Amino acid sequence: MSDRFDHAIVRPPGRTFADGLTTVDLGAPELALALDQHAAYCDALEQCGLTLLRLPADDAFPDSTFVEDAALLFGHHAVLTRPGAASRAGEVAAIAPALSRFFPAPDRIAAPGTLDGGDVCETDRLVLVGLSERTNAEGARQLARLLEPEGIPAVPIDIHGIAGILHLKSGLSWLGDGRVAVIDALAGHPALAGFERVHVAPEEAYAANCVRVNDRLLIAAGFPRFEAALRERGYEVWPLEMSEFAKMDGGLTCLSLRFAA
Ligand code: CIR
Repeated sequence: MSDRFDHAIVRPPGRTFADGLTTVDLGAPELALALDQHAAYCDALEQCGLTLLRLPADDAFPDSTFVEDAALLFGHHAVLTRPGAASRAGEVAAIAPALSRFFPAPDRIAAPGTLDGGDVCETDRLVLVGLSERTNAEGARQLARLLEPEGIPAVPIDIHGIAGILHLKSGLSWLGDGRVAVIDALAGHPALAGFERVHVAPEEAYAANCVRVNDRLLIAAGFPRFEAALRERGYEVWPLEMSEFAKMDGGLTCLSLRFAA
C-alpha cells in the first residue's frame, strides 16, 4: 500500500450532471463552474506528477464524474465494484475498458453484494470499509476475501445513522504518515485507534474528504481551521474549490482513480 501515484483516471461532469443523486440541499450545480473546478482538480493532479487518462463525459450517467465509486485499485489489483445505487450500476461497464490497459484481470464484487469506492479508505496497514446505504455487509465481506491473499485486513465501520455522510470517506480520509482526518462522529471508532486523528470540526465537516497525492494534500477550499491544522503538521496543502461537486454529495477523492502503473 503506497501513497505514491503516477496515473489517475478522471471523467468530467456531463450535461446531465444536475440530474445525479444528492442528499444535500445546496441547490443545483452549475455545469460551467463544475467544469472549471474539475479542470483545476485535474491540473492539481498533474502538478503532483500524475499522468491523466481523461475519459469523455458520459451523459448517460449523471454521477459518472465520481469515478472512484466504480472501481478500487490496490497496487496492481483492481476490483470492479457493484454500486449501491441503481442509477449508477452501468458506470462499472463504462469504466472497465479504460482500466483494462493497466489492470487486465480485475476482480468483481458480485450480487447480492454492493460496494461503492467512496466507502473504502485505504491506509498504510489496513483498509477501512464503510457499511452504508450504498455498501452492504456482503459487499464488504467479498472485498475482505479478495484482499486476504495480499495480507491486507479489511475492517468494517458501520456508518448507518451518522448524519451528513453518504460514504465513509465523506467523513474520513487517509493523510499518510500514520494520520487520518476524521469527523467527530467517527473519531472514537476502535478501528481508528492506531492512527493519529486530525479532527475536523462539525462546521467544517465537508473538509474531511481530502486526498493525499504524492507529496501534497488536496483539500477543499474554505475550511481555515482544518487547513491550519494540516499546515501545522507540515503538509503541503492545495485548496481546491469544490462547491458544485459538494452540491451533488461529491468530494475530492471521488473525482479520480489514482494508481501507480
Ligand atoms: C452519488 O450520490 O452517488 C453521487 N451524487 C456522489 C458520489 C460521491 N462519491 C464519493 O464520495 N465517493
